Amino acid sequence: MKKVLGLGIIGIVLVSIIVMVFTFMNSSSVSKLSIAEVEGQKVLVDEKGEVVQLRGMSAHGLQWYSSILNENAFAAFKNDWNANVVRLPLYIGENGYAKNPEAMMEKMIKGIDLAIANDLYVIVDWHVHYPGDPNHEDYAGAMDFFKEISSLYPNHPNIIYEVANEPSERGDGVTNDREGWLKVKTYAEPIIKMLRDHGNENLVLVGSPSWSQRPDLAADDPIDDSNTAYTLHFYSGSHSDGHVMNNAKYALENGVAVFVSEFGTSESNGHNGPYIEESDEWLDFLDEHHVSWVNWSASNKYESSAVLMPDTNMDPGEDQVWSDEEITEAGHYIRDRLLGK
Ligand code: IDC
Repeated sequence: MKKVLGLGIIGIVLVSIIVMVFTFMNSSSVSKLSIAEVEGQKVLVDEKGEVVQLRGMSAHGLQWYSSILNENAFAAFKNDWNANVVRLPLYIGENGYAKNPEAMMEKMIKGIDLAIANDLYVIVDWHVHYPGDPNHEDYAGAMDFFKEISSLYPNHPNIIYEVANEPSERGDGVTNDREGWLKVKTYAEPIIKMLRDHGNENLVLVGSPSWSQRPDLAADDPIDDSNTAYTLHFYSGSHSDGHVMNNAKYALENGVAVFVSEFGTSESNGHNGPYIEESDEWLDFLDEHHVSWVNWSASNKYESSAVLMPDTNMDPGEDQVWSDEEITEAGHYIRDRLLGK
């Protein structure tokens, strides 16, 4: 009798351990994100209130480089590169969404589903690029686009909405001053209101004048929404003289959350470098301030900002690992930073 009882207890203990291990293995690392003040600075926190820093890769324009949208690539970024976020740039111009809305929407949905399946946060990026005013008629589809995605994925914790990649002066765009910011703000507010009115509490990212280098302007006149952060974009070979970082510091010191949804280790044209020392300086600063960062780009384009060598298969195969030879200098650098090396 005693023996039977003993075995029974061992059995229960074993089953409990198996259940615990199983639960742990299946526990999602994605949690609803919000913005909170920690030690005098606005940061991202998870449902438990713990500080979260997202770090990962941005795809290149989905109209050109959508072959990155495959299971093995997303698993590689998640497991072999230690990323927790991916970004999906939906160019509107340059043969993007405005020209092929249905095909581009399909790619976006495919990317979102892959990110969710791989337990990655996913940034849905309305890639305002040329012209630089998000209010320009070319971008008239923004409201409907965000309505559609948010009704397909209502209040989904993995999704982050980036409503305007890079406002700029290009093509009769927005000026690099308060007035320019006001135009961006006026564009973003109704989209954010629509999302909130439909119960979507997702983190929203808003760009700023001068290619999203002016979160300081946003900090002086922020949008009235508690889960909106302002993007900061930089390219290490072009923006390392201190002035862009000072704009980030100003924003952080003046009560808004900053999110680096795009940066390159190259110059701002995507070429030359990688500028490793300058990138280290930037990433050390961002890590220290718990600012999330996303690298441009997860592609095999012949440009030094890309993390894969030209012509490398964007599907790494069933081992879900790109070999050392398939990864560029920029790619090795980013992967090492993601792995904390
Ligand atoms: C660049 C790509 C390049 C492509 C070009 C198209 O790297 O291959 O031909 O766009 O216009 C940004 C933009 C991003 C740019 C990137 C590098 O958000 O779209 O990609 N960059 O120039 N802002 C600053 C730099």
